[in-house]
Amino acid sequence: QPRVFSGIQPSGGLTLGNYLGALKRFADMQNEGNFETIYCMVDLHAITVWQDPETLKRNTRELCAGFIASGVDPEKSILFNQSQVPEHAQLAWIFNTVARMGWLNRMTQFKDKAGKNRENASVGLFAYPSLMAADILIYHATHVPVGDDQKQHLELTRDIAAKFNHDYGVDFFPITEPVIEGAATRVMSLRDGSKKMSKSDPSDMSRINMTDDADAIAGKLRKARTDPDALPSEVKGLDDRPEARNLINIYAAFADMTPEQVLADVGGKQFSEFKPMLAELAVSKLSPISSEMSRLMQDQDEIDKILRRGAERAREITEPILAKTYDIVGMVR
Ligand code: AQP
Repeated sequence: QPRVFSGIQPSGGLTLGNYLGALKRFADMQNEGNFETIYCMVDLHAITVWQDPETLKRNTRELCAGFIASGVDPEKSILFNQSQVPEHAQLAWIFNTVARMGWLNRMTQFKDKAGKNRENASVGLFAYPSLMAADILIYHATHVPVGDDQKQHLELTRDIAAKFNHDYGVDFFPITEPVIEGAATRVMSLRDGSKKMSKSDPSDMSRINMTDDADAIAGKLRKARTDPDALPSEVKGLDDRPEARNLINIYAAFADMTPEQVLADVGGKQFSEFKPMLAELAVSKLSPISSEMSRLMQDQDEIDKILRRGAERAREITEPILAKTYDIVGMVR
């Protein structure tokens, strides 16, 4: 059966970008029933930039609650945090010897996150894509649903798998397919239509947090940057209107419609009329999730139990794949 793997960093609160670009699709793929689904809170990735230890624990548990509240069922999917499955880090070390410096040097996420002061970035931040490749390939995952921002890392995962197979003369790691589809593969900042919505943006007005209440959601959408024109009735009318496109895409993703279908309904309307419609839709979809998250967060022991159980199930897959990898590489056991 084809196998899906994907992960989210517990590096802060969840945003609408994480929900529409990742969590909602994770639940959809689980429910379609065509895949075995494995979802991970990638805490080892999170510490590639500084995380306060107590905050990291809290964020990991809150993220777990976010997965479940978004519809990921820990019985149907394997749900766990990365550090409880040591084979991720062990395979990442092997992949650090397969990946080339030049490949990693080209990764735009490293350039963005390291900023100007590259000398001061952690080695882990640079090697992030090797660990991501290990996350995926330690399950021989065939499909990875991610937002458009992760496309380059997925390509690197394919390159690592291909080079490993080639160097050792085996056909062991699959060449994974990215699954980047739907209207909201890149949710943009509400303040700047050219930047992705991000949990680390200094402006809270730029994003909708999964824990925002109805007033906050409506207020942020009302103040979202837009241009003065009415909405077009066709998608090509969104060219060069990134803010308008973003709001239409968000609406489409929530309503399970295409942007074409949305514009057929709302074309000709002013933003002053469209924004309250969007706010109402967003609140109706997000508020059940945020109240379920706070309910789940009240029982920390239960969350920890779910993560431990998920990790045990994950290791049933990862242990034999790591053992086989060590055999291929020539490690005496
Ligand atoms: N704006 C977005 N639109 C669509 N998808 C998004 N994802 C993140 N932002 C958007 C998807 O969410 C998943 C988890 O991402 P991550 O935890 O690795 O974090 P990130 O991509 O680094 O997200 P942030 O919010 O931008 O975090 P910071 O600010 O810490 O860098 C991925 O599938 C990603 O595609």
